[in-house]
Amino acid sequence: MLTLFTQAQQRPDSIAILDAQGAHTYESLLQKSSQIAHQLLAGRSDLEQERIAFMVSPGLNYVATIWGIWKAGGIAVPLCLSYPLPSLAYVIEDTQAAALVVEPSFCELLQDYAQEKGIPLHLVEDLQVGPVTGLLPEIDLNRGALILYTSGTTSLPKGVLTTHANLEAQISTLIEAWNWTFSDHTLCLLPLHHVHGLVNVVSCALWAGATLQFLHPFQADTVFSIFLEGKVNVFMAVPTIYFKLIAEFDSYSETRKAALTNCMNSFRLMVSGSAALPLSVMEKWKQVSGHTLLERYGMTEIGMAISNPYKGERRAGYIGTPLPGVQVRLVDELDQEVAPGLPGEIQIQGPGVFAKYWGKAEATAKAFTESGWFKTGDIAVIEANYYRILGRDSIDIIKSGGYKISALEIEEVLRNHELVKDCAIVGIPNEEWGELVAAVLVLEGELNLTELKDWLKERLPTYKSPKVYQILADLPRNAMGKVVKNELKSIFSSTT
Ligand code: MCA
Ligand code: AMP
Repeated sequence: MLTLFTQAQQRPDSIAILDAQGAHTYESLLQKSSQIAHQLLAGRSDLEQERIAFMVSPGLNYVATIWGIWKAGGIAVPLCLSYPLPSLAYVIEDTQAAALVVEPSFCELLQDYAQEKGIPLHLVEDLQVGPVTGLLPEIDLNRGALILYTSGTTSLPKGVLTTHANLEAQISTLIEAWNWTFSDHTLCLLPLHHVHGLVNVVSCALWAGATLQFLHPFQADTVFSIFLEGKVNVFMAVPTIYFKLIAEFDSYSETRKAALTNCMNSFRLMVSGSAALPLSVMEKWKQVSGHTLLERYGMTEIGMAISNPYKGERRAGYIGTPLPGVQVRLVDELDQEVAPGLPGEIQIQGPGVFAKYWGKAEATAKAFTESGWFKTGDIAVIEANYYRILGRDSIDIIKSGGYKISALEIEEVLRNHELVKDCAIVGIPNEEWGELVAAVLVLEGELNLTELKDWLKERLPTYKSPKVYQILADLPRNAMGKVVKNELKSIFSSTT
C-alpha cells in the first residue's frame, strides 16, 4: 500500500481536512477514497494506469478523488479550475483520459464535450457510494501516478509524468527538511494542479498526519481571519500572495495588526517559492509576521530541489542548499561543471525527478543530458555555499503570480485573431506579480481592447491573458528576422 495511505491509517480519528463543508477525519478520507476507487473500477481489478482527469475544487472531495484514482491503479490528471474549454480539452486529449470526474459546478462546462468525445463523466458525489469491501490493486511504486501540465519553450504545455516513487521522494525530503509532524495545521490556498499546492502543502500535510485546512478561492482578509482562530502553524505561498497579504495587513487598524503579528509569531514555519521572492516583500513580511520566510526552489519536473534551512541562516535573495537526496550541479553551455563562483545552468538528479513528458519522447530526451541530469533552464551561482538564481536561459518563459507561462503559447493564440498581423509576448518585471505578461501587437486595423479581452477569455485562463502595452507598426527584428524580445522587454520595463 502507498505510504500516504498507511500513514493515514495510523491516525483514523484525527482531523485530516477542514473545508467549507466541515471537518473530516483520516478514516472518512480513507473510506471515501476507497469508495471512489471501487466505483471507478466498476468491477475491474486494476485501472492499469488509465488516465483519469478531474475537475474538483480544493477540499475533501479533491483529495478523496486523487487518492481514489491512485487506489484504483489510475494516473491522476488534476485540471486547472480556471481553464476555458479549449485548454481543458487539450489536457484531456493529450492524456487520452479514460474518464472525467467533476463536481456539479463544472458539469455544464464539460458535459457536452465529454458526450461528443465519448468520455464517461462522473459526478464526484455519485462515486462516493457503495461498500468498500473487495480487493484494490497492489500499486508498484514505479507505476505512473500523476500528470501535471507545465509550460516551457514549446508553445503548448507538456504533461509531466511522475511515478509513485517520485512523489514519495518529493514528499519525504520535505517532511525531513522542514520538520513536518502530525501536530501541524496548515492552510492551503494554492491551486491544486501544480506541485506547490499538491505536493508541498496537501501531500506533505497528509503524509505527516497533520490537519489540512482549505480556503478557496484565495481571499486575503479570510486568510487573516483564519490565522486569528489560532490553529494554523505552517503556511506556504507564492511571493504574489505574500504581496497581497501585506497590502491587506496595511489596511487594518493598529489593534488588528498587533493581534495578527502576535498570532503569526507563534507559527512554526512560513515558506515562499515558485518565483523569486523580492527583498522588499521578505523584509515587509518579517515586520508583519516576525518570520524570515524560508525560500526554496523547485520545478514541476523535480519537486523541490534547493532550500534555505529550517534551522540556520535563511539568506535573502538565495534559495539555499540542495535538499536531502537531491543532487545538484551547475554547468556551462558545453555541459561542463562551472568553476566555483561562476554562473551555470542548474541540473538535477535524484529519486524525485519525473519519469517523462507524456507522449513526448523527443522533448523528454532533450530535457536530460547524456549522463542523466535533468536540465532546468534556470541559471544560478553559488556564493558562500548558497545558491542564488540569476534568471532563466529562455526569454519565452514567464513567471507571473507563481505560474509558469509560455510566451509562445499566448502568441500562437493571438495570431489567430483576425486583426493581429504579428505579436510578441514579453514578461515585464513587477513587484506584485513577479512579471506581468505584456503583449506587443502589430494590427491589420482598429482593435477594441475590451473585445480583445473577452476574445482571450474564451481561449486562455486569466493568468495567461496579457495586458496589451503597445501596438506597433512593426516589431524590432534581428538580421535573421527574429523578434528581438530583449529589446522590447527593456523598453517596456523602463516605461511601465
Ligand atoms: C490575475 N490577474 C493578474 C494575473 N492573474 N494580473 C496580472 N498578472 C497576473 N498573473 C488579475 C486578473 O486579471 C483580475 O483583474 C485580478 O487579478 C484577480 O484575478 P484572479 O484570477 O481572481 O486572481 P487571484 O485569485 O487574486 O490570483 C492571484 C493568485 C494566483 C492567488 C496569486 O495567481 C495563484 O494562486 N497563484 C499561485 C500559482 C501557483 O501555485 N504556482 C505554483 C506553480 P481584474 O480584477 O482587473 O479583472 S510552480 C510550482 O509548483 C513549482 C514546482 C514551485 O517551485 O513551486
Ligand atoms: P513550474 O514549471 O511551474 O514548476 O515552475 C518552476 C520554475 O519556477 C523554476 O524553473 C524557476 O524558474 C521558478 N522558481 C521556483 N522557485 C523559485 C525561486 N525560489 N526563485 C526563483 N525562481 C523560482
